[in-house]
Amino acid sequence: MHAWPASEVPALPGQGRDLRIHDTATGGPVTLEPGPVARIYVCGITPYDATHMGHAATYNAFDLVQRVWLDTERQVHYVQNVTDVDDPLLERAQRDGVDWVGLAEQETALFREDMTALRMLPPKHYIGAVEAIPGIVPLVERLRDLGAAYELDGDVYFSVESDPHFGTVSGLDAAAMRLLSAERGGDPDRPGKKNPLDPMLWMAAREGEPSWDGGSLGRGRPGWHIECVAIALDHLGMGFDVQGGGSDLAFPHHEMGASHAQVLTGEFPMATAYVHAGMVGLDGEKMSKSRGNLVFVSQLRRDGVDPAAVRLALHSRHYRSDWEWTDGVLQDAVDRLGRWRAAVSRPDGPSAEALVDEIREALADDLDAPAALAAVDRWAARQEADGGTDTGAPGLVSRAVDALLGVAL
Ligand code: 5CA
Ligand code: ZN
Repeated sequence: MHAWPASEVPALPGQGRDLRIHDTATGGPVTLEPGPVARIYVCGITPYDATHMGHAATYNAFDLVQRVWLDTERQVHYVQNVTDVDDPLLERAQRDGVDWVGLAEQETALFREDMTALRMLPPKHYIGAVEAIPGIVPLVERLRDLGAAYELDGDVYFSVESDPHFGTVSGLDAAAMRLLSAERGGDPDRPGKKNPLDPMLWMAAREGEPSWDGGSLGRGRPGWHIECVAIALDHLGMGFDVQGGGSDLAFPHHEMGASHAQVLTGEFPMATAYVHAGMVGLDGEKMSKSRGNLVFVSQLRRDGVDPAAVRLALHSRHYRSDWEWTDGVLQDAVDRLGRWRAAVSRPDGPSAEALVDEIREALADDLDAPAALAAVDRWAARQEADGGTDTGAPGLVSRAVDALLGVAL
């Protein structure tokens, strides 16, 4: 499917920095040194409701990854999926009495608009689960031929024990895995499974649900983890730089996906870094479509909030922390945007080369956007207090904030 339009990324003088980022698998920082083309896969939405601030915060983190890489003159090969067939989507369509295909199209279209408004750089390949099915079927067949998958009443399961590296993404023990598996789409209590954690690769057609030709697997639809693996392997290959998503995807989604890929290819690891954004909450609970405690990007846009202010609000919290969306977070961002716009609208100001360096350094250090904002705040405060004589400075600040933070001043 098509993605959304890219906003221009201005080139900056001086030298960009390599990204050091926290890797869930090792529990520490890794310095990424991709070749001329950096490769990143970020899990996309399940399109049954509008983009909320939690989604936006997660995509914001991975937009920053791209911007740091682009600043080092690398190309970025960015792939994202859309889970356009899965239980939550079918359940919502059923609940609301609407066609699931139409619901997915409508919410995906809204997501594109939200991402465009927020100036998130688009993926090069934006792939739906449904369009990936022809590539998924042979992978499931191969896993079965390798003895890593088995059948249970027509459904096909992946055997987690077939991957010697299973468990190395999340580092969780079996009890914690079992709890999370039950919460996040798994079926650990289904009788007949070899291991309760084994995830489904292919679900045999169910009465009243959509299904596709699965060759030797029979009619059905794909499991969730194999969807992302098929898309990632097809468009990025093994050993890509970053697998990204929110922290709720570390287990089971990214753990299972890595195992699928590792067994399929015999290579390890699937990705150099597994990067996870913290959860955004509202009123003390994780913001989630199923809980319904949501603030939508599209609603803020309708209310006339400047998307640049929304973007600054997202930057104001470190991507790895769990945080609460409040009116105060947004108001602070609106005020900051006003101060920055006033500061760059003057014909001259304090010189800004050092500021560009500070923003680069902050972002290269595990995407420390709050530190980058503080650096710009200091420049804007000096501009307001004393001004300066550098006629290139306001333009340079505005280009740097655009290129590195995705905010148009
Ligand atoms: N389609 C799958 C991934 S393949 C999925 O998880 N879709 S989603 O719509 O539920 O979430 C999309 C992205 O937003 C995921 O990376 C998820 O981890 C992230 N996300 C969901 N809720 C929050 C939240 N409250 N805070 C931060 N990120 C969130
Ligand atoms: Zn995914």
